[in-house]
Amino acid sequence: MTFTRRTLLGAAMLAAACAGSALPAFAAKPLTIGFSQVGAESEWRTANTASIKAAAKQSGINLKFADAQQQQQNQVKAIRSFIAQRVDVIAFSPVVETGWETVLREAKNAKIPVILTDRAVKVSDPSLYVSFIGSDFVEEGRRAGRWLQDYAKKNPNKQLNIVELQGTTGAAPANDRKKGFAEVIAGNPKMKIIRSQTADFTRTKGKEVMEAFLKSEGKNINVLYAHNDDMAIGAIQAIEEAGLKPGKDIVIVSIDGVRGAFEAMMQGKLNATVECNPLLGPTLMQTAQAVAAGKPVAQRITVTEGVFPAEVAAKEFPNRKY
Ligand code: GYE
Repeated sequence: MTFTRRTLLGAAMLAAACAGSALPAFAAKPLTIGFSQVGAESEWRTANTASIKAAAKQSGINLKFADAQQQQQNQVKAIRSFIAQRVDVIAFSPVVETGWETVLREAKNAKIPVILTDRAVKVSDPSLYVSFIGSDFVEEGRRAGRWLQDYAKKNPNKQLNIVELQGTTGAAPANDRKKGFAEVIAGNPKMKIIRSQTADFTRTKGKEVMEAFLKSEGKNINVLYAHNDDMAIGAIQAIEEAGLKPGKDIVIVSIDGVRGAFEAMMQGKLNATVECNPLLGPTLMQTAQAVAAGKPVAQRITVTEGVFPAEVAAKEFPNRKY
């Protein structure tokens, strides 16, 4: 697939300049990107949306933004509407991994390039999108697992009964974070996942599901692994309401590294967070501009991230950008 909009524009501008006339009016037409966002389910998502909107503004890109409220069918509708409007580039953060072949083929047939941000898709034909910009979620799950391995080494006599709050069912970060964590703790007889359930990446559900875990397992639980900080923060409330101490009676590790997690760590209620960077806006705009200009772009663009244990929370807090 080649995308020659800018090339064509360049030729037109050159022709106009050679003829000594003023630039044609359409030369100033900004690039239009249609972006379908997952929703507004977490602090991470809010920061991601803000980054995309700010970067579009800064790059003079016309952004058509649609919020899918965590529903794949809304994303499919939004993508179809972007195709009908003939935007220059379609970008989206797919709520789940599967079920995209048809709509992506429609975009390809319409010669509109698609960039994935944040979450990946599973498709049999990799030419259905030009690039995927986002984190390595399996590695994030492994990092959470490694943090727990270190904790286990410091507490060698403790049997660790883990409950897991999964992200949205079928979402790449839920599948991958589960996989990476399981891979690291496998074979350690001191670590066992006793309950695992989705809480849709939200605080409300994180609290609800943790309440149910506490009801059925009671004091048996001594570790919580949450696929994002928001679910951990919701669960912290449930743990406190059950008269237990989060961060002590139940050791907690989660993923994202949002400000709310740092605040919880500074209060001693969360033990560690694995960073996942939501500030993908500038890279998305650069990639979209390159694609529209017909330049080659990498099929996979990743992000560098760290791990923050509670011990460094107060020192790191002022540096956090989301
Ligand atoms: O971790 C979570 C959000 O896709 C990486 O989605 C993202 C995840 C993030 O709701 O907080």
